[in-house]
Amino acid sequence: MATQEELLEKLKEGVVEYEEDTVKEASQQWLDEGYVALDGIMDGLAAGMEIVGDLYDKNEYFVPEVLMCADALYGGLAILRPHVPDSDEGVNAQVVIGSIQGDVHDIGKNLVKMMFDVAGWDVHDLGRDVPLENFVEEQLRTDSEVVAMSAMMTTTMLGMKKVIAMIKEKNPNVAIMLGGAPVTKDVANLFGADGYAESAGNAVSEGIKMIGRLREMRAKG
Ligand code: B12
Repeated sequence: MATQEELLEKLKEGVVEYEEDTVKEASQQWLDEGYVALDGIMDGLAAGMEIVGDLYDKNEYFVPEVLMCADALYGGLAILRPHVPDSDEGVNAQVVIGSIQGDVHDIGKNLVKMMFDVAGWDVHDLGRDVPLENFVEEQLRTDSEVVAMSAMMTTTMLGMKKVIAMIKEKNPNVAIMLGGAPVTKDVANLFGADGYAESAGNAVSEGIKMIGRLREMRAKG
C-alpha cells in the first residue's frame, strides 16, 4: 500500500533521475491503488519535468540528461494516459495544434493535446518544428475553429505572430491560442492571438471561452 504522496514523489523523482523503469512501475502502482490517472500525469510526471527544467537552467543537467528524463516521462504517460477518462465538457470542436517552426520542444504541447483529447475535441496534431504555412493549410483543410501553437524559445515565438496574420488573412473566423514558457498574456495580445493559457490544465477552458466568443461573433454576422 503506497500513499498518493509517496507515489507522486516516486513519479517525480523517477523523471528527474531518468529512471524509466521506476517511472513505469510507479505509474502502474498508481493505477493499481486506484488513484486518478490525470493527477499522476500532472502532479507526478509533468511536475518532475518542471524540476528537470530548473536543473537545466542551472546548468546541472544538459541535453542528454533532459532527453532521458523526457523518455522516462513518456514511459509513464503511455501507462497512465489510457486511463484518463473522457470528460464531456459539451463542446464539439476541432483544434489544430503544433510546436512552431524551429522549435523541437513538444512535451508541453503533447500535454495540452492530451487535455483537448480527453475533453472530446478532434485534435489535429502537426507535431513539432511545424512550418508556418502548415498551420494555415491544416486549419483550412479541417475547418477547425481553434489553432493552438506552442513555442518554448523567444526566437521561435516570433513565428507565431506571422502565423496569426496568415490565418486571419485567409479566415478571420478562427480563434488562435498561444502557449509555452516564454509566452505571456501580453505577448499573446501583442501578436493578435485570441487566447492564452499558461498550462495544460487551463488550455481547454480557455479554448471553450474562445469558441463561445467566436460563435457569438458569427451569430451577429
Ligand atoms: C526539455 C527541454 C529540451 C529538450 C526537448 C525535448 C522535447 N521533446 O520536448 C531538448 C533537449 C531536445 C532541448 C533542446 C534545446 N533546447 Co530546450 N529545454 C527543455 C527544458 C529543460 C524543459 C522544457 C519542458 O519540457 N518543460 C516541461 C513542460 C511540461 O512544460 P512546458 O513545456 O513549459 O509546457 C507547459 C506550458 O508552457 C504550457 N504550454 C506549452 N505549450 C503550450 C501550447 C498551448 C497552446 C498552451 C495553451 C499551453 C502550452 O502547458 C504545458 C504543460 O502545463 C527547457 C527549460 C525550461 N525551464 O523550460 C529548455 C529550454 C526551453 N530550451 C532551450 C534551448 C535554448 C534549447 C536548445 C536551443 C539548446 C541547445 N543549445 O541545443 C535546443 C534546441 C531546441 C530547438 N531547436 O527547439 C531554452 C530556451 C531559451 C529561450 N527562452 O529562448 C530553455 C528555456 C532552457 C534555457 N533556460 O536556456 N530542450
